[in-house]
Amino acid sequence: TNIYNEIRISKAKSEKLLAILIDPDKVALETISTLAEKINQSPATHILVGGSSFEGNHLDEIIVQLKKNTKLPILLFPGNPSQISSEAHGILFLQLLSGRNPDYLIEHQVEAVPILEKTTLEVISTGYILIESGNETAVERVSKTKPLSKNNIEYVTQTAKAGEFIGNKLIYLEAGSGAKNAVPLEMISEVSSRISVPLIVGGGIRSKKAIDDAFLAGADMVVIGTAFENDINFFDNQHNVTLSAVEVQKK
Ligand code: 1GP
Repeated sequence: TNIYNEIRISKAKSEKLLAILIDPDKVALETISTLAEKINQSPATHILVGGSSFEGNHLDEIIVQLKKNTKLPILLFPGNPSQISSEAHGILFLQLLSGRNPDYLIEHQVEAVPILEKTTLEVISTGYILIESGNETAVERVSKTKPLSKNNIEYVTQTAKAGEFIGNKLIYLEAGSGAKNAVPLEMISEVSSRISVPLIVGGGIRSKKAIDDAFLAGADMVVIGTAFENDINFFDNQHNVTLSAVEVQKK
């Protein structure tokens, strides 16, 4: 399968994508089948697995269990090269474009190569842009970089566009997990209108309305982490809300 191609096709058809982020630090192996069942009942189209600080060694097992219980594509969302598992289907190969820490711009990517060469993971180049969110998030702390100002939409857009010119196949606007404020809608709208690659938006999105708003502003994929982590029933009664305003693709 070619996960990126499917994402592009969805974007071309304006079919919105929803990813559930699983932080390996926060899930117990025994709970995965229940979790997967909830994911299967939700409108999710993708699963992301990763976190800024995870260093544990049960990553493979988590993904194996997920694959046993759901058919959704599983993409790694790694905070560092130790978070690579050959069990996943693909990897968001992230470049932290908002920061000026060379480790997150190129060093970790170089270190990841010998690991990736032993896998068949689909590698998807992703420009990752951290936006100021009202609180210090783990990405900021771990990467030792500052987020871009939420008020400087032009600079954020230029950064996204530079990522596209460099060759990033996805752009990810990130407020950070547990962000107080999500990425501003006006920013989503400007960035999405100026780039041609698919746009992922995440961080601090914790209501169905906020998901819809991000889609309507121009996000092609929305990522939900904390909201689902805190409430496994988050997606229940989905029919009550306007995710239907945009077709949510179900694999
Ligand atoms: C974090 O964008 C994701 O990388 C999800 O954030 O946990 O706030 O949903 P939340």
